[in-house]
Amino acid sequence: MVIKKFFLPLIMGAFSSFGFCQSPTDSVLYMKTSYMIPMRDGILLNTIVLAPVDRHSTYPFLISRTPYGIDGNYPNGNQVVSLSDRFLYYNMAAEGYIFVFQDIRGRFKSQGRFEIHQPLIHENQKGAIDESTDTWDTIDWLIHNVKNNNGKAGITGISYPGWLALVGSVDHHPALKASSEQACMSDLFLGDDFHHNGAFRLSYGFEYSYELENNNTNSNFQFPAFDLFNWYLKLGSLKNVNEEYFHNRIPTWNHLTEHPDYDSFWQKNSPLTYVTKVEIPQLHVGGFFDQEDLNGPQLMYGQMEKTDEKNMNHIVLGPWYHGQWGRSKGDSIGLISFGSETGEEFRVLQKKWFDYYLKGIGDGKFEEAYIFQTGSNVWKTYTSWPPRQATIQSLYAGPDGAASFTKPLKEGTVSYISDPQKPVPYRTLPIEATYGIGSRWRPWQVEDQRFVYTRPDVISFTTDSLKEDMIVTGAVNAHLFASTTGTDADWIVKLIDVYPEWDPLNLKLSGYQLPVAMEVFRGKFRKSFTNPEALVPGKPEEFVIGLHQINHMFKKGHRMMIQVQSSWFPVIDRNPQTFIPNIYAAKDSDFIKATHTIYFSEKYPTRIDLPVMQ
Ligand code: PG9
Repeated sequence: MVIKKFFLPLIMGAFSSFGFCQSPTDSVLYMKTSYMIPMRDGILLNTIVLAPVDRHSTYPFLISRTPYGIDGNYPNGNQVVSLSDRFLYYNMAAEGYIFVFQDIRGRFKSQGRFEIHQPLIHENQKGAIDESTDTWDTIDWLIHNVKNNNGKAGITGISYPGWLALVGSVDHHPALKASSEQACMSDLFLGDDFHHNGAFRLSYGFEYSYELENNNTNSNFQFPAFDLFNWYLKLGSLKNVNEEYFHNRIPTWNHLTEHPDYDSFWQKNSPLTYVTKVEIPQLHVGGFFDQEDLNGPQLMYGQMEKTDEKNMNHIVLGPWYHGQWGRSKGDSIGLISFGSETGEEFRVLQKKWFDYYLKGIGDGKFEEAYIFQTGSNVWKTYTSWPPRQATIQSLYAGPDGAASFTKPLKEGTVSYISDPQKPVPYRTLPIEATYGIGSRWRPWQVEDQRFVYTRPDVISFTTDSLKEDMIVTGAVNAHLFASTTGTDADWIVKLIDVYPEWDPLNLKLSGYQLPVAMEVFRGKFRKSFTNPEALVPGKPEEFVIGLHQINHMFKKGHRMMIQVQSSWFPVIDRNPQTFIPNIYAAKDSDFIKATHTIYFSEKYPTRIDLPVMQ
């Protein structure tokens, strides 16, 4: 068994000091007990309960449920363990919580059948079981069977466990008083994990579906190479995956191939469909550089905010890759520094959140939104998110690689050849297995884009040096006017902060091209994600591409860049550039070179709309 997901090391790291603490006086002693907790259908779920050894008080439960395995490498059996500062909730442990970790049904030692991201079905189907009912049953059992509990429970988790925290708080047990979904996924076709705007996330989808569904533990696909760029290229058409490797054994892969459009399968599967209101206090947490679930917290917060009459819905967005806030310092990603230990700062807030709702500590005053501002490197708070006072300013692409805040008057175009045999890498090679040895998957969203800047199939438009700081806060949207000689095309648009050419204090940052917002869009979905339509060769069309929410200060002396390319391989599969109703069935011969053209003019104003704060 190989364990790769980021939070497994986090949780297991937390346990790794159990029983080995040299100075018990500095450590926090907890009793570890394993249970098989019965669900309403008789299925038993493997659960670890860590309860304070000190029984003079009562404590609330903090629950985390996961498909990734809870037992890990800590001592077997029920025994007293000492929690070190590597424990995920260490800052909460000293004052006493009852921490609960559970394998969800069908995973690891839990019984039952695992169904990945099963939508909430119990509300419409009498007697049906889902992750919400399993959470309810778990809480009910804990309240009645674990001593010294104070009758209150909270739930949290990052990523899949974040989604479990979200759905666990729907139609919830009365003892569940607060939740914090962190990097939950929102919609797996439109914007997280498996697709972005209909473009398939090949390396992630391939490796993740195998990891979860090869068996009931975590499995690493055994690649024959360290650098997978060529491996994925040689894979060719996606139909080869089942023919050569999966042999129809991996349900998620089969779903992907059977549902190439945003049909009722994906619509029903999306929490945007089945989580519509906030029932208990919910703290959404997300990272601006989250390489897996960037959209989830932003969209779920926005959706639940619409009906939040009791002010229970709050959001934190920090300068983080996927889950970085869980245990890391959060002071930097790669070369990009954030000036303070933002992860630590978040964990203080997380403690305050659960302390108030589960223990009654504090005044219960929480800001609507805690949003880190990159560039200036400060935390900001907002009474609404995104802030309403931002005004839209358009950054236009123009002739000769220029970008500016005035519309280009003259007609202009720039063309490039997009060749599926020579796709643009999404990050510097080698492309290690996503969660394999030496993987640089986590920090790729802050990588210096100079590694592609000079490619002929990557087009950049850059402003002059800014005369003043410019703060962009809120949702960024690109409007790309483009055409192709083919009948389908992918468009990747980036908003880049170009650092000054010479930084004597930090030479490596001189001229750095930091992507602060970027996204891919599969052209055939421009009118509808459900009913794709071929592009008309040579016809300029508008592609509106959401680049998510940011909070970034472009500093005086920096430049702003719009960058466009048409492949992001292998995180995004290659577009054949021929319209194919089901891209998973494309033949190798369908992949053709095409000439793409970007337009900039009064009539076709390619631009990025920026919410600018005064
Ligand atoms: N990003 C992972 C995931 C979450 C939800 C759906 C699919 C994948 C995860 O890290 O758990």
